[in-house]
Amino acid sequence: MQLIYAAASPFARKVRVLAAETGLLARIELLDTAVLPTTVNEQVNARNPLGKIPVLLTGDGEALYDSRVICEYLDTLHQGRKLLPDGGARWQVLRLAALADGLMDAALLARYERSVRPVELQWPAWLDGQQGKVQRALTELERQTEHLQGPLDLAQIGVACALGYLDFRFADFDWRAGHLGLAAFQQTFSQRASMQASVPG
Ligand code: 99T
Repeated sequence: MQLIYAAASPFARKVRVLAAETGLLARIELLDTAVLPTTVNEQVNARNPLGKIPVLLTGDGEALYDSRVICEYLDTLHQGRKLLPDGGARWQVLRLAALADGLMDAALLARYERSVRPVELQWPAWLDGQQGKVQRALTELERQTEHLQGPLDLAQIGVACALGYLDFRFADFDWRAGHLGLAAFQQTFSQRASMQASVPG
């Protein structure tokens, strides 16, 4: 398998962490690329019409996207305990994972607004809107930290990658203030070898 990714992408990091945690990483060749909504990347567009990464090229020639689908796919390929559990916990895990993905989406849009959009076209109210989503997601994740304590699952990976993205792209934003449970979670989770091996840069 091949994973089209960028080291900066928290969505791709989620896939890489899940692959490492489930013993699948050795079966995946990492193909580094660069994407922006304002530039054409033919290599990515040919596999994902949305022009977004990550994209997983499976052994049988399929291109899978987005990160949620790739994670679910990879979770079927290993024999260990599933990171997307069946049964009652499934919806809890999926909802938390969706919240983490949404936090990443909003943070990424804020990043594009601040760093990619020409200054004369920037729209403060729109940036405020994205930052509001990030803040509300953090508040809710803080309320849910008890659900991040159990055996490893997809939600924990997503939350850790979302928080890591805030540290990477928004170093001036002290998200830990007022979110002490989340800060403690991240302090512990980020020590995992899978996280250390995928620090964005
Ligand atoms: O929006 C674009 O055209 C290019 N952006 C991306 O491909 C980003 C890279 S993170 N990926 C996504 O937005 C994927 C979202 C999708 N729902 C998924 O895979 O879950 C780049 C981060 C950075 O450079 O700061």
